Amino acid sequence: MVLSTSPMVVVANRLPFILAKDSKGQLVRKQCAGGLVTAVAPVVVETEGLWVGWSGLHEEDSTGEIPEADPNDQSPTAGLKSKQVLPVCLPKKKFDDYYNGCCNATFWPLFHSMPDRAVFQADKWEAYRQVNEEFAMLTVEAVKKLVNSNPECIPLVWLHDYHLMMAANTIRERCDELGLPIKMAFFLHIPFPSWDIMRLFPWDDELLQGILGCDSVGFHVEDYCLNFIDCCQRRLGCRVDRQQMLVEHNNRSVSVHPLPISIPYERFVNLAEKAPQVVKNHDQEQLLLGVDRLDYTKGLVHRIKAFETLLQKHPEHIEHVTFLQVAVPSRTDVKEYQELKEELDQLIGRINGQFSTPNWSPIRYIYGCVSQDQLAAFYRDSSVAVVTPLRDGMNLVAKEFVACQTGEPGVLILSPFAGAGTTMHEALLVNPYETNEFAEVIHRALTMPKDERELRMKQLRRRERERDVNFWLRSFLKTVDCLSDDSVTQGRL
Ligand code: ADQ
Repeated sequence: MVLSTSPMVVVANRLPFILAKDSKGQLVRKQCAGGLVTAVAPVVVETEGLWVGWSGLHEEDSTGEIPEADPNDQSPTAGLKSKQVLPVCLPKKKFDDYYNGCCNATFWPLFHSMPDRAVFQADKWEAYRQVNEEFAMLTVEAVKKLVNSNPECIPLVWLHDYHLMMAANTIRERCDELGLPIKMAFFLHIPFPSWDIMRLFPWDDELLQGILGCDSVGFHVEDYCLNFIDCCQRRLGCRVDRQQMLVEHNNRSVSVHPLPISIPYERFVNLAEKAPQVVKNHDQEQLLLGVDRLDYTKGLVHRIKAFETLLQKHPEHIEHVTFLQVAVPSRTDVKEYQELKEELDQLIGRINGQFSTPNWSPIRYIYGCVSQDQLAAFYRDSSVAVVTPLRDGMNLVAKEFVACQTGEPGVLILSPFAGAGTTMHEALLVNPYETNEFAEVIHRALTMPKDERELRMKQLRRRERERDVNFWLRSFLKTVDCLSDDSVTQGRL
């Protein structure tokens, strides 16, 4: 089924696969199995669109060559021909200044409302603007290619995330000069902060104008939309309509949309149905599960301290409950992330030292990636998932857990500070900063009667099944008027 009426140009920090050398020194594609790639890559393939992004190689190591997919490749990007991929190649220093120096050191903490961790440096901001310019110029090339091969088409340029907030105006200006028609949208995967936080960024006006270069702007939830609209009004003096979610800027009207992202639900159900059993100490053992990138926004330390409090206040759980925390290494070259890892190692060591018995340790800790099968097994066989970030744009782990709950129903504990907390109403919500209350909520989840668990999980699963990642994609295409008639009749919109 063709979803989009326009050829799509996805512009993201990363390509949908990374490039690496195999054992024979040949350049090959390595897959990244995220939900975004699974949903969006097929649309790029079917509309004969293009993907602009960084390949994982720096200019010093790259020839700009993109290998074709392996003939056995079954991934969603297998149909993406090398000519549909435009890699951004940057010198290592420039990339570092843009990616580590600005995206991760400034925007990541600031947009997660943790301004004390944010660093504001003019040279890093300059690198960010320059790199956005490079992405923009390559995007114009992509548009040119598409319009040259089909002069009737209006390409849909879709910019993703906080790495690319300054690309839109350059794309628009160049396309106008060249007489190239486009539609342009932006989607932010992390929260958009309130005006009080945003105004701390010394170049906030430029940033807001950068985003307003698009025709349509999407965020996960309504609160982020309203924060953005508020910033445009207060900082730039734009006329806004909060009811219709419109911002007027430079005689153009920009529409703002809540578009809660989701997961390929059926894929996770299938994985869970086939995944091997998780090995437990004994049949009655209950598993508490945490799955996160190791990041200070995810609230891992708060969560483990709450588990320690649970063991102190409810010793009946000793030897009966095990906390399984899976943490994916992330940004390992950054000092703050190394310190967080150290802190966690010590905390877990101390708690295990204090509470372990000859046959049981309270915390099983995996620092590394696990396969999708293994992940699905953990989700399916856990009694409780603890998804308690201090701040999170959406959080897909909460949704993956629910999709994989194909057996005995478990309980989802969720932070209200994740986007998912605003829609997954049947979860138990807890403020991760309130350690005692947090411990009590874990106790409640572990002892919840089966009929209540069943009822909550059934509702959670129904909503996620209906509003999966394809629903998100169709909702997006509808906001930019690119949803094909085919898809309206066959889909649920
Ligand atoms: P992330 O901050 O990366 O995404 P999240 O939404 O939780 O956070 O997605 C993490 C993904 O990594 C999940 O798909 C999960 O399965 C996978 N994962 C986690 N641990 C793993 C492990 N050990 N092994 C293998 N896979 C693992 C950003 C925003 C989020 C937003 C998403 C999508 O920060 O708020 O939900 O983008 O928009």
